[in-house]
Amino acid sequence: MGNSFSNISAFQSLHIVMLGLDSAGKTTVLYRLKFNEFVNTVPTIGFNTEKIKLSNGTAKGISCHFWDVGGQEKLRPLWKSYSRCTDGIIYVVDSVDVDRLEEAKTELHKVTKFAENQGTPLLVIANKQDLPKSLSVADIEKQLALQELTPATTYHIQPACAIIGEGLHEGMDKLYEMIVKRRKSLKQKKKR
Ligand code: G3D
Ligand code: MG
Repeated sequence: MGNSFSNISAFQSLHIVMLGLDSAGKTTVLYRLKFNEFVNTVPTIGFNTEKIKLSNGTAKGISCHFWDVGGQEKLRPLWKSYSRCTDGIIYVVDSVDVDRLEEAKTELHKVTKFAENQGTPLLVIANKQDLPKSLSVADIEKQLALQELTPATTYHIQPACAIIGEGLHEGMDKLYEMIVKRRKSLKQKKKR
């Protein structure tokens, strides 16, 4: 009872939005978390949504309502409304797509600057770490300029391979931890 996560079980389902450039691996992450196995994807036109009860780690048993929004350029204007007032944002990055890291950075910084997203915890998934030419987490953190995000943004960057699911539960635990902390501090602010 005494652990810092105990009172979150009283929370309703967490709302999590998953963003990132097309082909970063968002839908693969979504179905890996849902079915605990690899599901072959097709490019997302619009969005996918799934309610998932997390099955591992400290966030085990927590229900999450995920919104996986298409990452093609023409769909990115949707990101603003899907990310508004969510509990957490997951930003998936293809760790071998060096040519589009600058674009990924621009889009991420845009999302975290929206007024409605101030303070929303951010989990960056450095995906496709199984591929030989994948950049390290430190390189991706630097190239995405995560330390220059708006001061209100707390983030964690997680190396992962969505195909086999490696890193996903660790990442979700970190996101969950950040969400709990934020809720607690918002609650304390209200009391003052
Ligand atoms: P998106 O939803 O972000 O657009 P998808 O991306 O989930 O549709 O994935 C795009 C492609 O990347 C898919 O391959 C998928 O299998 C692959 N992929 C996703 N995660 C990983 C990973 O961790 N490692 C590797 N090697 N590939 C991954 P296809 O061939 O179907 O385009
Ligand atoms: Mg997709």
